[in-house]
Amino acid sequence: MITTYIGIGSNLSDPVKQVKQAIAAIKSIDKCQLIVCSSLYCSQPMGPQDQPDYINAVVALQTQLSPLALLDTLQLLEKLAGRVRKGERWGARILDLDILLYGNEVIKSERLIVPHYGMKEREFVLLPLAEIAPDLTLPSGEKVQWLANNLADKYLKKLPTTVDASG
Ligand code: ROI
Repeated sequence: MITTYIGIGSNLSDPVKQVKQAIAAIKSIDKCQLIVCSSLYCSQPMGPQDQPDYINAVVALQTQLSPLALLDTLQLLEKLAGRVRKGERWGARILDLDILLYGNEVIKSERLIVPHYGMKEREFVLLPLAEIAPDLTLPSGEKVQWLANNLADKYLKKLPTTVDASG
């Protein structure tokens, strides 16, 4: 079993509902077990500002799936949620599921780069990740908590809503 961390984001079609449904869908993936999920956070869009705010969360998952099999499954869940890839960079999306970390592995293939290339600069990834895994260290040796503490911009609003990781 490998522990993997998945970043979840949505800013269309009732994003809170999208993120909660995504967590429920992730729970039901074969050969995977949801360990813990972060709070939900509201964040201003990174990239073009003419789009709604995002809801973000991070979950920890134990998996027996290979990185690419997990990627296939997450992309299927994005599609089932109604995501259409328009080729427009950094535009609004119904659901984004990113493999942030896969054990301590460094993966650089055509389809998948792990650790996720933007995670060290993104407060909407690092703060939820630090909430559920403060002691986690990246393959580079950097501590998640340290990276989170050193973010320049911490505009992020934790929502009072709770998500149950069990069941
Ligand atoms: N901005 C925020 N705040 N949250 C996201 O999940 C997110 N995802 C993206 C881009 C468009 C880069 N901006 C984002 O893919």
